[in-house]
Amino acid sequence: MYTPKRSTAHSESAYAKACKVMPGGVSSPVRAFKAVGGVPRFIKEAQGCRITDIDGNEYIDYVGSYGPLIVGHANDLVITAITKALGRGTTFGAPTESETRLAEMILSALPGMEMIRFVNSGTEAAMSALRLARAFTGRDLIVKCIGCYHGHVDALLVEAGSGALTLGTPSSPGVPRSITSATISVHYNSLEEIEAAFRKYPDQIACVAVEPIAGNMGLIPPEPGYLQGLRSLCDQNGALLLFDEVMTGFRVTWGGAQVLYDVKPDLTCLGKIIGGGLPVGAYAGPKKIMQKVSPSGPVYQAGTLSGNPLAMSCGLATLELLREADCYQRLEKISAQLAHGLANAAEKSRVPLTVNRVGSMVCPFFVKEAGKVVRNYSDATACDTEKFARFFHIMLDLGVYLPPSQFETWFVSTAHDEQAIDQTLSAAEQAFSVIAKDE
Ligand code: KE4
Repeated sequence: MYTPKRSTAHSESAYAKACKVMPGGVSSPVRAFKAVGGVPRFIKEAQGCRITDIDGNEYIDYVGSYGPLIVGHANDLVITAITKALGRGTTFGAPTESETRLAEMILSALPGMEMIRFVNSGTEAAMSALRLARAFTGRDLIVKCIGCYHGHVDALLVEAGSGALTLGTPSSPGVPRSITSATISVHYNSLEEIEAAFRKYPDQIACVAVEPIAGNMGLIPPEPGYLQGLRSLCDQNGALLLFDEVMTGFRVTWGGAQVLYDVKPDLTCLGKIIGGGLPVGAYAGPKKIMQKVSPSGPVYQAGTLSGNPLAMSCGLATLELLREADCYQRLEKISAQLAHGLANAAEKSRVPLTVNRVGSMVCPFFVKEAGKVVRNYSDATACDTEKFARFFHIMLDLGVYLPPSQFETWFVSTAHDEQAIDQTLSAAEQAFSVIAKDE
């Protein structure tokens, strides 16, 4: 057994207080540690790749706010940019040149995307893009992949139903079946199921929505040919291909997964990194589609704080830093070091572990048998989540802050240096050996 050494007294009392006034004491469910148990750490401050909780415990951070902080916490240039913008006011409810500058920068990185609309979250981006896809095609049905997450959009909060291809049943109370009955769920990495959906619902499918690299069931890369296959099936059937790049946009390379795999979607959702840590979402597409969006077209969508100057300045500063030479090569190198080190540490203690990685997105899966490939939702959900929880808490106590769920992706930033990786790997070695002894 492992005996925790760190005090969590302040977080415990803060959590008790928070639970009195906020559901689960949090502003977003995953933060409540429900998947791993224990008390969520209340964070006081952060710098670079390290965060400090209100008990004074410092951690190497692999959550990175679930993706936005690819250049680390409180990066000087980002803080300077926000501070400068702050001095000129927070929001005007009017167009600013910073929106145009960020729009131009993002579109220049995404061949095929000609126009963009800023919103305030990834959910809003997905919701708006779905509406646009239905309006543009005049069709109602949506196809999504089981295990892919696109924010808490009613139409996409869908169980797989009795099996893939059935029209969706709601995965949350409060979502009417009338909404989810227009959503078809298929398995990620299965072109056959998409083909069957188009056969079963000819000329009725408005779009296929997919995370080009699935990051919300843990990290599952697309199999060779999968994204290209989606592209041609959508072309053959007059449906739009929607890439939800809220997580992968500017994460896996400059631009995103569509650049990495050279597959052009019809619509792209973005978020996280393009706001650099302030609330930003966006959806982009070719002019012929985006011109349909109000006020240039009839598809209504609006937002009080959309494109606000603080978030624009934060996004611009973050993307500027990512444009620096060899930035992604450095991320690639340090992330590969982490991934290989985790696999070696697990092997040393004979703990079965499959480590998936794309760029600076890493995910160790606690598989039941060594060598098991994790390629879709059923593979991911067959993992030993209890063992993950034990690993999570030992790492936390040893000063490594991981996403509190087997089904989240770890994020490496440009602020993670050799020392941080070495510290992480020695903690992992210790954690795996404790787990192996507990067996
Ligand atoms: P937001 O509405 O949370 O900004 O974005 C929703 C969203 C859309 N699309 C993808 C691919 C996403 O990963 C997300 C949000 N990701 C989760 C992490 N798994 C955010 C963390 C949370 O929900 O607190």
